[in-house]
Amino acid sequence: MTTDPETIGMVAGWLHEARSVVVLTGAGVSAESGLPTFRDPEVGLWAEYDPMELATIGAFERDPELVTRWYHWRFTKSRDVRPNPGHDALARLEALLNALAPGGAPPFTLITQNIDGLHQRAGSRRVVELHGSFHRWRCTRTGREKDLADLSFERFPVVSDAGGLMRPCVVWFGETLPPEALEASFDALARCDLFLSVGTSATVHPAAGLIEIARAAGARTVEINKDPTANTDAVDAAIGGLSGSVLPDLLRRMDELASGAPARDT
Ligand code: BV8
Repeated sequence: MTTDPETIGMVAGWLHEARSVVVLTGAGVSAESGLPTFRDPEVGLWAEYDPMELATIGAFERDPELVTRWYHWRFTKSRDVRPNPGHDALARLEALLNALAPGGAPPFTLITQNIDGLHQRAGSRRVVELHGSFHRWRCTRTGREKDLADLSFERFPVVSDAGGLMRPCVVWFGETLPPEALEASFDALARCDLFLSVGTSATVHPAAGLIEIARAAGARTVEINKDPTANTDAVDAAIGGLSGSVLPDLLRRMDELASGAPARDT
């Protein structure tokens, strides 16, 4: 892993030349906004719980109040924080690539494992929420969905109009991913020439396997992560650092290339 300017410059050049970029993000991208990742030790009330245990249908069935409180706590934390420069850089990258390649298949797809909605708040448009979102909840009895904003959390768990319970529209361990999210991901990966994995430990499947699909499609692969992962030795460029600093750096280098380099043929 490195943060040497040469590697940053090389990756910025790959971004500048890329025709179709896919970025996969994980909890690390939201960490600098103040949201805990899955594997950072929790503080306070949630320190005694393992997120991997709580993010399961079994935990919800055993203790719906506890799991509902956990998601409501995570939502209130996300509501009280702001997207960080890493989120902003990804939104700007999308706008830049769209401007360079108007029309045709979208040149940028952001696949996120995060359920906090911070990418959308930063202005990202083409966001595939692989693991759903806690901004949408559904009735366990009817499946009818509601925006979190339309729910009352005066009592936990939240009883639905049909007398069932409301659960977040997120993918719990042991549950299958939304088919439309998988399809959008596979479609983007099949035609991408550059894949960036940012702020993820690459431990949760099938998200962790998406890099293989990109590689099989002939894409160059890049990892931007605070710590090494199982992918670090296999990617074409591994940048060890904080996404809130590295991503803006890459955009600055792209701007230099764009101002100095001849216009790209679209
Ligand atoms: C499924 C939503 C069919 C809820 C989540 C194949 C092999 C092994 C296991 C499996 C497999 N296929 C399926 C499984 C089982 C399981 C799985 O993957 N288990 C693993 C953990 C052993 N997968 C599933 O169950 C999936 N369903 O496949 O259905 C099936 C079912 C059963 C059996 C077979 C097939 C569903 C998985 C989705 C679970 N839901 N989230 C919620 O959020 O509450 S996963 C959840 O954990 C997150 O969404 C995220 O995906 C994951 C945590 O990963 P990260 O985002 O990477 O976060 P983490 O904390 O781990 O890492 C953060 C990284 O950031 C660190 O590396 C750190 O260094 C870095 N970092 C920190 N700060 C910064 C930074 N980097 C840069 N800058 C910074 N500032």
